[in-house]
Amino acid sequence: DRVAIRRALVAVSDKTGLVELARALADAGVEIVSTGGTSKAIADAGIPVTQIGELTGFPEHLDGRVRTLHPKVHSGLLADLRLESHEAELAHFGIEPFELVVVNLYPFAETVASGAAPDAVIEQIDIGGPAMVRASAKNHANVAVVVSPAAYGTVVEALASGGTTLEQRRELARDAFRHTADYDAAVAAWFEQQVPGPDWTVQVGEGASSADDPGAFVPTLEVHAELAATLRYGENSHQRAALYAHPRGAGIAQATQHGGKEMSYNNYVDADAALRAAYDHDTPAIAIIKHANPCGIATADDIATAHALAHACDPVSAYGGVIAANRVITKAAAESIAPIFTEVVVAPGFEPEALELLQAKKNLRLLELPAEYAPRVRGRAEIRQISGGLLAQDPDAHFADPSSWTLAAGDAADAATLADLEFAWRAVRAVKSNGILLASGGASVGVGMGQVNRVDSCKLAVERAGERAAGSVAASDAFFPFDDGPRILLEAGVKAIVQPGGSIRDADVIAACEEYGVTLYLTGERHFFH
Ligand code: 93A
Repeated sequence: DRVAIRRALVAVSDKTGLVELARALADAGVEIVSTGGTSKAIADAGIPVTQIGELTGFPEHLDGRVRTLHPKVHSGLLADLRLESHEAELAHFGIEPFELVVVNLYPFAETVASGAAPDAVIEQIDIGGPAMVRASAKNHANVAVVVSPAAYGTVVEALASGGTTLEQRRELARDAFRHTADYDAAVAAWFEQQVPGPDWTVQVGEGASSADDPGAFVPTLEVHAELAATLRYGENSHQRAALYAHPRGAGIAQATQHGGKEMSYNNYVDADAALRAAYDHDTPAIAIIKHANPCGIATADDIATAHALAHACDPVSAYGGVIAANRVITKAAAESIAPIFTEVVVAPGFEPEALELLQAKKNLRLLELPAEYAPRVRGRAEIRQISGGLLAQDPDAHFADPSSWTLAAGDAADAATLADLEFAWRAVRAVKSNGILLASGGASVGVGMGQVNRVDSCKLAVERAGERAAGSVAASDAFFPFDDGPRILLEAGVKAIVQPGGSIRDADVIAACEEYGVTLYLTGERHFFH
């Protein structure tokens, strides 16, 4: 599998070790083809070299932007000589193959670091170099590609031993793709600085359908965050803490504070959870959060009513809660909120009278986050630290539309019940698993959260709902593994249930609903939230 080196393409910005390498190549009888500056350095050392222009029949032009971008170069790099057809085509077009490519790229990062102006930086985005590197790395069956002077020794050894081995060429190809990937990452990072992206830039591979094809999912993680504030302490008073924010992010870290005490670590966590929960609904919505779980979520025609309904879900828990609204806080909403001890209110705005009213409460933190940030509060990705690494995932931002649900038991729901089911299905996403949420009239009436079995979540939801459980609808964030949980809901008098389905005991759950004459919809999609 050795490939003897007869012809080499050399184009390097970093000319370290170049002359020594060229001499070794020339001494071994290798023909060297080279670009402007590189060929000059080689020729100046008295070593024979062919100018790239002689090969392509084209002078380097557009200030050198187009020099090696030519079939005489690229077909010579990409021809797979294991194929007779490729060999024949090269012969037909009068193109000769290369067995060695030595390229290192324009010093982009160094140019940025030097503080050069944008136009000068852009000129240093190498196009021809990466094209050659990638072409020859792809074609490593036939070509060895060297991107670093550190690997010149390998070339010199190969000259002495009759050529490069396949194993060497594969390793070189690996290094080559790493090199161009790093290079493009540097270019992308510079652009991000020049033209900040619209969002927090933790990216988990663009458009990756990870669940369908994990193998095709090649995520990149870039965290652009700047220290925004040191916090008084973390989750507890003996933990140090800080807030980092993306300079052009769109979320709780960018909210403007209009009053109240300094935001704490826990305030940020809860306010973020509240924001996401509120923005999971299109109509005016309020979410009241404590310890990252909802004490109440409600939608209504106006934001004041939404608050009253959300608060009524669990007034005991709402004490000291964090409130998020997806609409401007009106005077009426402020009057509804003011009497209740609340830690934070975050909203897309406050009517002047509402602000005045709430600012009178000295400790109440008032945060404003522009409404146009709404579609982005979930960000592009969620990351979580684990020991020794990070987990990253797409945000859970999709809700199966009722038109896609399957009616599995009982009669099809009437419009009002279906609206409540849809609300419950969206709202249960904000509940830590195992989550059960009972709803009525566009508002939660009982939430069972964070239990390690679904039966206890059902019990909790029913207990919290009290008399309101009867006639409400229920949503479960994941399927019921047995009919025990549903039976608690059915016994309490829920009139309809929505859940993903997919348990091996779905039939038991369906039978239980049929027994009680209760409507059951399956969404086919779950919303775990841990
Ligand atoms: O301007 S380019 O993007 N267009 C090209 O066609 C091209 N060919 C080689 N940059 C190009 N190169 C780069 O020139 C190489 O990647 C290398 O970094 C550099 C070598 O130029 P010189 O030999 O003039 O020093």
